[in-house]
Amino acid sequence: MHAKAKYRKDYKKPDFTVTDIHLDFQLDPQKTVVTAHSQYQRLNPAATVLRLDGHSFQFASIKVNGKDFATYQQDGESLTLDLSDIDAERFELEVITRLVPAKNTSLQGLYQSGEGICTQCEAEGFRQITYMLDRPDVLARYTTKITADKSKYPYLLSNGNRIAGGDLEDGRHWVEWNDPFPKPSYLFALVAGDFDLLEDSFTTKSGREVKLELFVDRGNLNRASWAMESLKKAMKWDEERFDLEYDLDIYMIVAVDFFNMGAMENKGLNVFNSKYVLANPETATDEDYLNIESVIGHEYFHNWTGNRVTCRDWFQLSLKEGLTVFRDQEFSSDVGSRAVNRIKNVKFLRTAQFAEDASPMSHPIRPEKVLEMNNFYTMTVYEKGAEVIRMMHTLLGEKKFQQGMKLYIAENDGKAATCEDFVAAMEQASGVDLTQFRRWYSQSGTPELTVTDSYDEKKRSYKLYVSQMTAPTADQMDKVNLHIPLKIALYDMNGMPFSLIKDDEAVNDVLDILLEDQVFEFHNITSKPVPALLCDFSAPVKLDYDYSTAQLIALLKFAHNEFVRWDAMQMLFAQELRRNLSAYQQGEQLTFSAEILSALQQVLENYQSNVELTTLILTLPKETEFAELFKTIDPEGIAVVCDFMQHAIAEGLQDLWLKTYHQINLEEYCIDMRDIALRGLRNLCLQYLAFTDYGNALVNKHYLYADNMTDKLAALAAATKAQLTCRDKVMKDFEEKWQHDGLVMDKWFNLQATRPDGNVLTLVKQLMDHPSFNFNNPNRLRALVGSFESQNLRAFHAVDGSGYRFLTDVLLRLNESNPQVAARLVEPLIRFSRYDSQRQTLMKRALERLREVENLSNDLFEKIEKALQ
Ligand code: B3K
Ligand code: ZN
Repeated sequence: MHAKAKYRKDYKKPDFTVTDIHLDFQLDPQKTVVTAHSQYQRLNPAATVLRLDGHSFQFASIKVNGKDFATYQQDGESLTLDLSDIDAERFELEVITRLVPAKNTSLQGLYQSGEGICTQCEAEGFRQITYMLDRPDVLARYTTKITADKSKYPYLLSNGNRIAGGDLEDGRHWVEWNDPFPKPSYLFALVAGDFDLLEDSFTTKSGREVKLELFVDRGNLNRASWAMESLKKAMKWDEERFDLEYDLDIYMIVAVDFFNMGAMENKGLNVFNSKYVLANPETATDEDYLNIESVIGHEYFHNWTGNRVTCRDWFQLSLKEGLTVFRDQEFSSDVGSRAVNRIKNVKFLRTAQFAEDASPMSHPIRPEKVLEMNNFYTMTVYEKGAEVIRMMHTLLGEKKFQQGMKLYIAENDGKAATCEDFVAAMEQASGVDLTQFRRWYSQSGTPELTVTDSYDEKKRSYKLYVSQMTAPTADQMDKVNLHIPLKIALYDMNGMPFSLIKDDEAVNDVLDILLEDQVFEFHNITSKPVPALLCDFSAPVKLDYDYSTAQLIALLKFAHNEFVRWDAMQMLFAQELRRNLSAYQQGEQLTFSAEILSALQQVLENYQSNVELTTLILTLPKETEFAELFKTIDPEGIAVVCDFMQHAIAEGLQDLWLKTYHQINLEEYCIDMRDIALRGLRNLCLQYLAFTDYGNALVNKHYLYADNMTDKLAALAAATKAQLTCRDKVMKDFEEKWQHDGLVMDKWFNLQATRPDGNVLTLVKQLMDHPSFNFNNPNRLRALVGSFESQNLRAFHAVDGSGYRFLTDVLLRLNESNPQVAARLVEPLIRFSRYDSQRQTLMKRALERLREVENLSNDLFEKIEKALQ
């Protein structure tokens, strides 16, 4: 039997709440005993039935007000108490449960990670620890006492402040924690283990000193400092930009190896996937460093947007996630490059989120219907959610947006709020009408803006005709018009921008698109302009304007806005790909435009003017990015054309790649923006050069001389993608050096899984038995199986169905061990409607095989049902 879906419209306030809870953990990986004493309060005087959530533990006993209690009913997911005989408004429950953390491979609730023990409670993991009103609008004060073997678990951690501790005679010890801030159960955390500890401190702007503690596996201290620096940067930034200060006296972060997602913002005690903590130049790439900074920031920013103000119910998840992603994006943009961050985020959104919105899982950023909540930690809720916040920021401007934030926090601090509370605060503080804008919260799908134009030379008038349309999605047939901010600029053919003027008055460069069709007129335009549309990706929409190659090249060269220049190149690449794909499908010859090649050449020649942008412009979009251009994806054709384009650009600019490669000289490895940019460009040169005659010698040498992971990995990737002779040698060398380090080996697994070789699937299957692989570790699974299915389009979608069968076999195993990860990895299969009928049949067959499984988890069930409906 599967759980029933819940609907947003059915939200009801709880009849009871918990005000205080005291947890006692007698910790042992094989047998943990949890005693929970909770103070309940009846909120609805008429209520006599108390239904508590709980499953996957052994229930030992329950007492009410200290007395044994027997009038309850128990099923697989709850305990329902009949409280007709309890009249008081307040009463106490004592619940005792027993758990086996070592056997909990789901990595939710209380589980063993390596030699330590930790928790993951969001969304509904607390109910795997004890019976509880496990919903985010029940906020309680927690006290937690942990007792465990002292030599195995010298550190016993929980939320808040350490209030007591001591040693016992039998080699065990105990620590007690108190968190003064009432919080929902999903923010509860406990960690026990033996760690190396990096200590630091931060003085808040009001002068309070906060202790900072970062716990990593023994021996990893030399990889902890960047995370600590990032934390301090984040704390400072939140004070400066958002005027938000940290509230407890201690902030702890623990890095663990077994973790389903990136990290978790538990109050005062963040638990992190070690991937987003550990870094030193030898083990981490520049990209890893930047990701760590952003995830550390993200979890820290949750302390206000998520913890102090939390969500009323899980349908409101974007209230904290969309907003916190927006905040972490702004953080990265303020401490790094704004344009680069914007480009990276948009690349990600256009590929992954647009694909999700076109899939059976399509849902609004505030979903209406949820069966398994873990399935809704999605690109839509997070990334599109952040775009919705960003659009409000665009419409209001920084100052009014910050006034809105202030009001939102003042009104909701310590409470469980809704998305509507946020929008209302923004509206009230700014005076900007957001009535129509609110529809972004309830409408799913990617809107399409179609733009045409006309120019009247005599009147010097230019008109833009804009229409909006959102196609029906799997979850929602009827669509309405949205409020879409469309940021534009107009250039003459020499690259001079026109002032936007109508009737002698300046017009805002952000146009408000509100209707299905709208016309915008601009005066005093002295020649036919080239429009730059959707500058900075001012809204998460698809844009359709019939650009000529010449117009795009003009924007690429002249636009003042870096994003616009990059985006122009994206459109040029897309034109080349489309043209060549249809040539390929008709058996014609493939060609690469000389005009575009020379435009690329010019960009590369001028790299010194903007190194990072040059790299981003010259990077050919990935196959998966190109795939999103099509309703029906031809994985084979896209791979062939991508390969052709890669070669054409490599050979066409061969000498310049080589010259640039040698021109860039970097001294000792250093993590700063300039060096990251130069390394990035140099490695892009290498990647193209790999496809030329210079390839093998150069890549081999690059690998040998690299003193850091960024360069080493760039060489490995180049050797793998171009299938160079040196590949096996360098891959072997890397494997021997790092086989004992799972995190580093993930990079190796990723390269193996994305090899262009015909026999890659055989290799992937063999690697599942590699000593560094561990089926129960989500990072390993994502690196090997995840990379194969999502980045190796050609092999995964092989027409013999071998890729689908392989994935299905993996999912059958994962359904038992870790349903949450299974439901992530099933994604490519449920998107079958994007492929030809032969592949569709095979993919559906794979899903049907899964559907037949007897104990199919809710996680997989929800997605497969939607797909096969
Ligand atoms: N809030 C957590 C995600 C929890 C996912 C639960 N399946 C991390 C984050 O978004 O910051
Ligand atoms: Zn988050």
